[in-house]
Amino acid sequence: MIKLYQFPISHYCEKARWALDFKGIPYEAVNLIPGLHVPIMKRLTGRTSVPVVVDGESVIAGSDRIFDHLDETRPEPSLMPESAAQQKAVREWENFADKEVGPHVRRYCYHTLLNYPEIVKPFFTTGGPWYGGVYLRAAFPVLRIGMRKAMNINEAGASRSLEQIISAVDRFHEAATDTGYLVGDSFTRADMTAAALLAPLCRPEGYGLKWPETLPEPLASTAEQLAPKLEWVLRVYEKHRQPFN
Ligand SMILES: N[C@@H](CCC(=O)N[C@@H](CS)C(=O)NCC(=O)O)C(=O)O
Repeated sequence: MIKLYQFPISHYCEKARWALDFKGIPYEAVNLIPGLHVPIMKRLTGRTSVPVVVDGESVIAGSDRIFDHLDETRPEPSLMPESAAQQKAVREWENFADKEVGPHVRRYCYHTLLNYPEIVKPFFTTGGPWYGGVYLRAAFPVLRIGMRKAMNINEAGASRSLEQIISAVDRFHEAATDTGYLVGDSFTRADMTAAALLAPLCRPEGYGLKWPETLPEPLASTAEQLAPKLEWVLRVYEKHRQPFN
Protein backbone atom coordinates (compact mmCIF):
# COMPACT_ATOMS: atom_id res chain seq x y z
CA MET A 1 0.00 0.00 0.00
CA ILE A 2 1.14 3.56 -0.72
CA LYS A 3 2.60 5.38 2.27
CA LEU A 4 2.24 9.14 2.69
CA TYR A 5 4.77 10.77 5.01
CA GLN A 6 3.19 13.96 6.18
CA PHE A 7 2.28 16.58 8.74
CA PRO A 8 -1.55 16.63 9.09
CA ILE A 9 -1.39 20.44 9.50
CA SER A 10 0.62 21.03 6.31
CA HIS A 11 -1.32 22.48 3.40
CA TYR A 12 1.17 20.95 0.92
CA CYS A 13 0.44 17.57 2.54
CA GLU A 14 -3.27 18.30 2.18
CA LYS A 15 -2.67 18.61 -1.59
CA ALA A 16 -1.21 15.10 -1.63
CA ARG A 17 -3.95 13.67 0.64
CA TRP A 18 -6.62 15.23 -1.53
CA ALA A 19 -5.12 13.84 -4.76
CA LEU A 20 -4.94 10.35 -3.23
CA ASP A 21 -8.50 10.58 -1.89
CA PHE A 22 -9.85 12.04 -5.14
CA LYS A 23 -8.44 9.13 -7.09
CA GLY A 24 -9.76 6.66 -4.51
CA ILE A 25 -6.27 5.31 -3.80
CA PRO A 26 -5.93 3.62 -0.41
CA TYR A 27 -2.87 4.78 1.52
CA GLU A 28 -1.31 4.68 4.92
CA ALA A 29 -0.55 8.09 6.41
CA VAL A 30 2.65 8.26 8.43
CA ASN A 31 2.01 11.32 10.59
CA LEU A 32 5.23 12.95 11.69
CA ILE A 33 5.94 15.37 14.51
CA PRO A 34 7.74 18.56 13.35
CA GLY A 35 11.33 18.37 14.55
CA LEU A 36 11.30 14.61 14.98
CA HIS A 37 10.62 14.24 11.26
CA VAL A 38 14.15 15.31 10.31
CA PRO A 39 16.10 12.02 10.70
CA ILE A 40 13.19 9.98 9.28
CA MET A 41 12.89 12.10 6.15
CA LYS A 42 16.66 12.44 5.68
CA ARG A 43 16.96 8.66 5.66
CA LEU A 44 14.16 8.42 3.11
CA THR A 45 14.94 11.25 0.66
CA GLY A 46 18.13 12.96 1.80
CA ARG A 47 16.00 16.06 2.51
CA THR A 48 13.64 16.99 5.31
CA SER A 49 10.50 18.23 3.64
CA VAL A 50 7.10 16.52 3.41
CA PRO A 51 4.88 15.35 1.71
CA VAL A 52 6.64 12.24 0.46
CA VAL A 53 4.90 9.26 -1.09
CA VAL A 54 6.39 5.77 -1.15
CA ASP A 55 4.73 3.70 -3.86
CA GLY A 56 6.42 0.32 -4.18
CA GLU A 57 10.03 1.05 -5.14
CA SER A 58 9.33 4.71 -5.97
CA VAL A 59 9.96 7.48 -3.45
CA ILE A 60 8.36 10.73 -4.59
CA ALA A 61 9.00 13.99 -2.75
CA GLY A 62 7.00 17.19 -3.29
CA SER A 63 3.28 17.65 -3.82
CA ASP A 64 3.63 18.58 -7.53
CA ARG A 65 5.72 15.48 -8.29
CA ILE A 66 3.28 13.38 -6.28
CA PHE A 67 0.43 14.72 -8.48
CA ASP A 68 2.46 13.85 -11.60
CA HIS A 69 3.19 10.36 -10.33
CA LEU A 70 -0.45 9.68 -9.47
CA ASP A 71 -1.66 11.08 -12.80
CA GLU A 72 0.82 8.85 -14.65
CA THR A 73 0.19 5.67 -12.70
CA ARG A 74 -3.55 6.07 -11.96
CA PRO A 75 -4.86 8.38 -14.70
CA GLU A 76 -8.54 8.08 -13.77
CA PRO A 77 -10.22 10.16 -12.55
CA SER A 78 -8.10 12.76 -14.24
CA LEU A 79 -7.00 16.00 -12.66
CA MET A 80 -5.96 17.45 -16.01
CA PRO A 81 -8.11 18.87 -18.81
CA GLU A 82 -7.69 17.41 -22.28
CA SER A 83 -6.64 20.45 -24.29
CA ALA A 84 -2.98 21.42 -24.36
CA ALA A 85 -3.83 25.10 -23.84
CA GLN A 86 -5.84 24.31 -20.72
CA GLN A 87 -3.12 22.00 -19.43
CA LYS A 88 -0.65 24.87 -19.76
CA ALA A 89 -3.01 27.16 -17.84
CA VAL A 90 -3.41 24.53 -15.10
CA ARG A 91 0.38 24.26 -14.75
CA GLU A 92 0.71 28.03 -14.52
CA TRP A 93 -1.92 28.34 -11.78
CA GLU A 94 -0.42 25.44 -9.91
CA ASN A 95 3.05 26.89 -10.10
CA PHE A 96 1.78 30.27 -8.94
CA ALA A 97 -0.07 28.72 -5.99
CA ASP A 98 2.89 26.53 -5.00
CA LYS A 99 5.53 29.24 -5.21
CA GLU A 100 3.71 32.51 -4.56
CA VAL A 101 0.85 31.56 -2.26
CA GLY A 102 1.59 28.47 -0.12
CA PRO A 103 4.68 29.86 1.63
CA HIS A 104 2.93 33.19 2.34
CA VAL A 105 -0.20 31.59 3.80
CA ARG A 106 2.01 29.45 6.02
CA ARG A 107 4.16 32.33 7.19
CA TYR A 108 1.21 34.65 7.81
CA CYS A 109 -0.76 32.04 9.78
CA TYR A 110 2.19 30.87 11.87
CA HIS A 111 3.12 34.44 12.71
CA THR A 112 -0.01 34.56 14.87
CA LEU A 113 -0.53 30.89 15.71
CA LEU A 114 2.95 30.22 17.08
CA ASN A 115 2.04 32.59 19.91
CA TYR A 116 -0.76 30.18 20.86
CA PRO A 117 0.83 26.81 21.76
CA GLU A 118 -2.56 25.52 22.94
CA ILE A 119 -3.80 25.80 19.33
CA VAL A 120 -0.65 24.75 17.50
CA LYS A 121 0.50 21.77 19.59
CA PRO A 122 -2.63 19.67 18.81
CA PHE A 123 -2.10 20.51 15.11
CA PHE A 124 1.42 19.10 15.37
CA THR A 125 0.49 15.92 17.24
CA THR A 126 -2.77 14.95 15.44
CA GLY A 127 -2.73 11.28 14.45
CA GLY A 128 0.95 10.99 15.37
CA PRO A 129 2.85 8.79 17.79
CA TRP A 130 1.83 8.67 21.48
CA TYR A 131 4.94 10.51 22.65
CA GLY A 132 4.26 13.58 20.48
CA GLY A 133 2.62 15.56 23.30
CA VAL A 134 5.41 14.75 25.76
CA TYR A 135 8.07 15.71 23.22
CA LEU A 136 6.39 19.00 22.34
CA ARG A 137 5.90 19.97 25.98
CA ALA A 138 9.68 20.08 26.25
CA ALA A 139 10.70 20.99 22.72
CA PHE A 140 8.08 23.52 21.58
CA PRO A 141 9.97 26.68 22.62
CA VAL A 142 13.06 25.60 20.67
CA LEU A 143 11.02 24.30 17.73
CA ARG A 144 9.21 27.65 17.54
CA ILE A 145 12.49 29.58 17.41
CA GLY A 146 13.69 27.26 14.63
CA MET A 147 10.47 27.67 12.64
CA ARG A 148 10.53 31.46 12.94
CA LYS A 149 14.10 31.52 11.70
CA ALA A 150 13.65 28.99 8.89
CA MET A 151 10.52 30.64 7.50
CA ASN A 152 11.46 34.22 8.23
CA ILE A 153 8.40 34.57 10.45
CA ASN A 154 8.46 38.08 11.85
CA GLU A 155 6.38 41.26 11.70
CA ALA A 156 7.86 42.53 8.43
CA GLY A 157 7.68 39.11 6.78
CA ALA A 158 4.08 38.59 7.86
CA SER A 159 2.97 41.94 6.52
CA ARG A 160 4.66 41.28 3.14
CA SER A 161 2.98 37.89 3.08
CA LEU A 162 -0.41 39.44 3.82
CA GLU A 163 -0.05 41.79 0.82
CA GLN A 164 0.85 38.84 -1.36
CA ILE A 165 -2.10 36.80 -0.06
CA ILE A 166 -4.60 39.62 -0.68
CA SER A 167 -3.45 40.07 -4.25
CA ALA A 168 -3.42 36.30 -4.94
CA VAL A 169 -6.90 35.84 -3.44
CA ASP A 170 -8.15 38.59 -5.78
CA ARG A 171 -6.62 36.84 -8.80
CA PHE A 172 -8.07 33.44 -7.93
CA HIS A 173 -11.48 34.89 -7.13
CA GLU A 174 -11.63 36.76 -10.42
CA ALA A 175 -10.55 33.68 -12.39
CA ALA A 176 -13.07 31.41 -10.66
CA THR A 177 -16.00 33.83 -10.83
CA ASP A 178 -17.59 32.56 -14.06
CA THR A 179 -17.48 28.80 -13.66
CA GLY A 180 -16.35 28.25 -10.07
CA TYR A 181 -13.11 26.76 -11.45
CA LEU A 182 -9.76 28.29 -12.38
CA VAL A 183 -9.45 26.68 -15.82
CA GLY A 184 -12.44 25.90 -18.04
CA ASP A 185 -15.58 24.60 -16.43
CA SER A 186 -14.32 21.58 -14.55
CA PHE A 187 -12.28 20.68 -11.51
CA THR A 188 -8.53 20.31 -12.12
CA ARG A 189 -5.35 20.05 -10.14
CA ALA A 190 -5.12 23.86 -10.32
CA ASP A 191 -8.27 24.16 -8.17
CA MET A 192 -7.09 21.38 -5.87
CA THR A 193 -3.73 23.07 -5.36
CA ALA A 194 -5.03 26.59 -4.84
CA ALA A 195 -7.88 25.47 -2.56
CA ALA A 196 -5.61 23.30 -0.40
CA LEU A 197 -3.01 26.04 -0.05
CA LEU A 198 -5.63 28.67 0.84
CA ALA A 199 -7.57 26.35 3.16
CA PRO A 200 -5.95 27.48 6.43
CA LEU A 201 -7.53 30.91 5.81
CA CYS A 202 -11.09 29.57 5.50
CA ARG A 203 -10.90 26.24 7.39
CA PRO A 204 -13.01 23.95 5.21
CA GLU A 205 -14.33 20.65 6.49
CA GLY A 206 -12.60 17.78 4.78
CA TYR A 207 -9.08 19.10 5.41
CA GLY A 208 -8.77 16.43 8.08
CA LEU A 209 -7.87 18.70 10.97
CA LYS A 210 -9.99 19.88 13.88
CA TRP A 211 -9.89 23.64 13.33
CA PRO A 212 -10.26 25.93 16.38
CA GLU A 213 -13.74 27.44 16.88
CA THR A 214 -12.29 30.93 16.87
CA LEU A 215 -9.01 32.25 15.57
CA PRO A 216 -6.80 34.68 17.45
CA GLU A 217 -6.29 38.20 16.13
CA PRO A 218 -5.19 39.48 13.68
CA LEU A 219 -5.77 36.18 11.88
CA ALA A 220 -9.51 36.25 12.68
CA SER A 221 -10.01 39.69 11.10
CA THR A 222 -7.96 38.80 8.05
CA ALA A 223 -9.94 35.59 7.55
CA GLU A 224 -13.18 37.54 7.89
CA GLN A 225 -12.02 40.18 5.42
CA LEU A 226 -11.01 37.53 2.86
CA ALA A 227 -14.05 35.28 3.39
CA PRO A 228 -16.24 36.60 0.53
CA LYS A 229 -13.44 36.00 -1.98
CA LEU A 230 -12.65 32.57 -0.57
CA GLU A 231 -16.17 31.22 -0.96
CA TRP A 232 -15.12 29.39 -4.11
CA VAL A 233 -12.57 27.47 -2.03
CA LEU A 234 -15.32 26.27 0.33
CA ARG A 235 -17.51 25.34 -2.63
CA VAL A 236 -14.70 23.36 -4.26
CA TYR A 237 -14.11 21.55 -0.95
CA GLU A 238 -17.81 20.77 -0.55
CA LYS A 239 -18.10 19.42 -4.06
CA HIS A 240 -14.81 17.62 -4.58
CA ARG A 241 -13.20 16.74 -1.26
CA GLN A 242 -14.65 13.35 -0.39
CA PRO A 243 -12.47 11.60 2.15
CA PHE A 244 -12.16 7.98 1.00
CA ASN A 245 -9.49 6.91 3.45
N1 LIG B 1 7.18 22.55 -2.67
C1 LIG B 1 6.99 21.56 -1.64
C2 LIG B 1 6.81 22.29 -0.30
C3 LIG B 1 6.74 21.34 0.87
C4 LIG B 1 6.91 22.04 2.20
O1 LIG B 1 7.13 23.27 2.26
N2 LIG B 1 6.79 21.26 3.28
C5 LIG B 1 6.92 21.79 4.62
C6 LIG B 1 5.61 21.60 5.38
S1 LIG B 1 4.36 22.68 4.79
C7 LIG B 1 7.99 20.99 5.37
O2 LIG B 1 8.15 19.82 5.15
N3 LIG B 1 8.71 21.64 6.29
C8 LIG B 1 9.64 20.99 7.15
C9 LIG B 1 11.00 20.82 6.54
O3 LIG B 1 11.24 21.28 5.39
O4 LIG B 1 11.87 20.26 7.23
C10 LIG B 1 5.77 20.70 -1.98
O5 LIG B 1 4.98 21.12 -2.84
O6 LIG B 1 5.64 19.60 -1.45
